[in-house]
Amino acid sequence: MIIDILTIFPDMVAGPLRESIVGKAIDRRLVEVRVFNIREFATDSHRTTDDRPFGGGSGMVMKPEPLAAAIRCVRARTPPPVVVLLSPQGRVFNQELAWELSRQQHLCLVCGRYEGIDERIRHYHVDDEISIGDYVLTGGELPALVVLDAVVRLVSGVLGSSQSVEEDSFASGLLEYPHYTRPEIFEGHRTPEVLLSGNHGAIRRWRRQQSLLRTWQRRRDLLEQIELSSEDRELLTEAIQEEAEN
Ligand code: 9D3
Repeated sequence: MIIDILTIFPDMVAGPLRESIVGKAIDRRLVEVRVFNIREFATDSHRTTDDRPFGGGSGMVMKPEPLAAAIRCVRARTPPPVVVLLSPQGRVFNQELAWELSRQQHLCLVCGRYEGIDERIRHYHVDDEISIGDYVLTGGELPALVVLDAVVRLVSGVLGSSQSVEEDSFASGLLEYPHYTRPEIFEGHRTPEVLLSGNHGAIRRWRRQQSLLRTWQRRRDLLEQIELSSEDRELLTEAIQEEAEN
């Protein structure tokens, strides 16, 4: 998979790409990430990337010419990319959208800055528009990294056999159960006895129950979106009862 990032702040995205799972996926050639500085596609002597809005008002707008030139440049590569603009007006990113993007062979993530980009770029050069949620950031660079991170880990071969996308909490539609590791007693607090029991059936049951309880406590909206088996419903009822007793 190829992922191109178009930005006026290439240093803002370069660092995180070298680290951890994404960095390793790049080293292993499972994904190729290219970062382009939009400013280098500006042709005037000052390499201008913004201009004042027609009609007046505060703030600046990203000029169309450098953006169009940068997008044309990456569109020339085969296979041609799906061009995605990161913008507060896009469809809200989620795991389903991450899966959808992970099936593409070539993505181009365009990071907006200033008040926004010239509407003709959105209209004639962009295929899709994505937001990462309802809060105000200063530009599309961090959202591009968020999207890239979520997509890359879904690319075949990126996760080791000890990690798996099937176990993702959002895959089951539930939140994760609590995790414990050594020491058995930390600051006087014991690890739940069942996890030390070696009874794998009991452990699986406890974890499922904890996932159900947590989702019920913290994200009832997620619980309403899935169909629970009768065993799940019994586990949850029991957990809620025990919770009420304590
Ligand atoms: C203060 C300016 N806002 C007017 C109400 C509009 C605005 C323009 C540009 C708000 C934010 C931005 C910069 N943000 C992004 O480019 C962005 C973003 C975000 O802010 N939140 C969530 N997802 C995204 S994706 C791109």
